[in-house]
Amino acid sequence: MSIPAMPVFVDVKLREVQESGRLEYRSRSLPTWCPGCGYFSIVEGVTHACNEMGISRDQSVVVSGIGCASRFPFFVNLYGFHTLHGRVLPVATGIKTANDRLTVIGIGGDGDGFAIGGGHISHAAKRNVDITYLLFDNGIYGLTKGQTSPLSAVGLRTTTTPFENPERPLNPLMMLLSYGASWVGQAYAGHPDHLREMITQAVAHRGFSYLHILSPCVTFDKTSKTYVNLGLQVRNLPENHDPSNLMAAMHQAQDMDHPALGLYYQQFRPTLGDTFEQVSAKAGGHGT
Ligand SMILES: Cc1ncc(C[n+]2csc(CCOP(=O)(O)OP(=O)(O)O)c2C)c(N)n1
Ligand code: SF4
Repeated sequence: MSIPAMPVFVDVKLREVQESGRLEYRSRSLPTWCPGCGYFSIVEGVTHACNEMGISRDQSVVVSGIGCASRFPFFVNLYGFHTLHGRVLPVATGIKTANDRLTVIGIGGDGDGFAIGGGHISHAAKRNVDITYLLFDNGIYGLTKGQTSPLSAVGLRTTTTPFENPERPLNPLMMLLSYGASWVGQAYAGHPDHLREMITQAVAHRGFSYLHILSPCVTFDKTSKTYVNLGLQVRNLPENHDPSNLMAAMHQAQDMDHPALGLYYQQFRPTLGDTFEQVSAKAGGHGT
């Protein structure tokens, strides 16, 4: 039996990826997500960022919680830690504390981050631990077959809210800005070029960077955070937005009906690793 020739467009795409060097960061396991899931763009974004920045595979770790989003470490060729539900940030903080030279990327869904893991975000942000946290927001629990999450829209019908979700969603960008995250941005899986750029910037930032990624769950949400709806709702931050202005960032974050994409806020201040160095200098009698 002859094997049918690979369609030309697949061949061209594969060659493009191989030539770019990005294949080095892709694992041999193909993602097991549903066709059309927004998460595919995020794998592309992370491999692109690693390639752009020349990140060394043996000096980087991806830490994830539990959920569809959290399968991520299997699909990239970096060290990975698929940890407990909601425990991405404590584990990522521990890894970075043990070896400050590593590039550490935390990954998780909106349920993982803002339900069971919600208590950890504020501490990682205030400590300014030098890691990147990529939050995949599909507004639902995908892995467990479609329950409401703390970021589900009002009125969403799910298995846990068959008579419509009565609760308002949390505002994650406002939370991160007030917690003291030193880099806060938003991207959309349906705009993959912009997404790649934002992931690269987030990883490059020295300090706690939080990238909120809007990403449709094509299987369990047919009415709310869909490609059609998000495509109509998202906008860019105003051209004159000043990322050093916290109040301006909060003002933009308040508009959840028209989520703005881009870098909301960036601040440069000592990281947790810097603080440890100061403490050890003081303990050794060298500091003031
Ligand atoms: C301690 C604990 N509680 C509950 C669960 C069940 N559980 C697995 S994934 C998940 C939610 C996943 O939703 P989200 O983080 O939004 O990720 P998605 O699947 O949408 O990517 C839950 C509640 C679990 N695995 N462990
Ligand atoms: S269930 Fe939803 S989030 Fe999970 S892989 Fe499928 S489309 Fe993606």
